[in-house]
Amino acid sequence: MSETDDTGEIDMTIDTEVIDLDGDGVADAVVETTTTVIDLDGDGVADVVQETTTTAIDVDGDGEVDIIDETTITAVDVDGDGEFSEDEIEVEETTAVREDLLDEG
Ligand SMILES: [Ca+2]
Ligand SMILES: [Ca+2]
Ligand SMILES: [Ca+2]
Ligand SMILES: [Ca+2]
Repeated sequence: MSETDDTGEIDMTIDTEVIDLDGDGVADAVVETTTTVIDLDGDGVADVVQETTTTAIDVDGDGEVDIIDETTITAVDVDGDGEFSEDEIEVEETTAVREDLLDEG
């Protein structure tokens, strides 16, 4: 039916982990990992893998997120050997802290 069947595939998975640091039953940190695997030429071997980990932390325990840390790892198989060597992997990290939390400190 479709002519694009063998030309590429994108696979995305989202994994969410809730962490209760002090064990009071209320979540203190939520870690969400989004993994995107892209097979550009459809040969079954991943050409691009991108993993984004977002960590939301409630420092003072008031139920509102205070710090959001986001790390993105992008691996591109530039030379097409099916492996991601060190120079083909890029890591990017950003941290956002709630503004009024900084004022108090
Ligand atoms: Ca807790
Ligand atoms: Ca491929
Ligand atoms: Ca908070
Ligand atoms: Ca490679």
